[in-house]
Amino acid sequence: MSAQPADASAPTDAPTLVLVRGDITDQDADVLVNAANSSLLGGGGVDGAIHRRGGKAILDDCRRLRAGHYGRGLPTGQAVATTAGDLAARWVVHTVGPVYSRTEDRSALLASCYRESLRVADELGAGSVAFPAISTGVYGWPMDDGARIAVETVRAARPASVREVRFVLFDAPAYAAFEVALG
Ligand code: AR6
Repeated sequence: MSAQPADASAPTDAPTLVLVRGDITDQDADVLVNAANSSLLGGGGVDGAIHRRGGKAILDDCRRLRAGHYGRGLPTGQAVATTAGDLAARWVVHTVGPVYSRTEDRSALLASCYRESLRVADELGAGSVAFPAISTGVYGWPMDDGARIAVETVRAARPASVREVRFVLFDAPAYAAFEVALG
């Protein structure tokens, strides 16, 4: 008789975390996560780069989402998948980070972006997911804190299919902040 796992329903390990310095649109992960805005219709930063390089098919899918379930836009902290168009990925998962506030603690919403993106990726059966540092650009989140929330949230997740999570950091300070957060 062949060996069986002691408990097939036991929770899996957290995915392996990897840091990469570079442009997320160069990644060949199954899922690239887009730091979008609630319109889903594009913008600057990661969003601009993903739409530019992924081509019109992504925007067409986003328009279909807006015409359907997301008529009012994608709420902050949620995530939704589209095609990856011409990118070397299978899907783009769009999520909307919170705008940083000095007076209000919005960190639960930022954690939700990572958790929900992983959930959607897992539902798709993705094995690898590449994240940018959500909210740390136009939305003003301090990089050290954004990195801490990203790492803590992904470490707490137990997706079934996602075995590798890459954080793709655009510059040296972002990479250094994630190194500190990884410990
Ligand atoms: N690859 C990896 N990281 C990048 C790239 C790239 N190609 N480009 C920028 N970054 P941001 P947000 C880094 O502004 O703060 C858009 O207009 C960047 O240095 O892309 O969530 C949307 O439409 C920063 O550390 O996203 C929204 O309106 C991080 O990615 C709004 O910006 C996130 O920066 C979302 O703002």
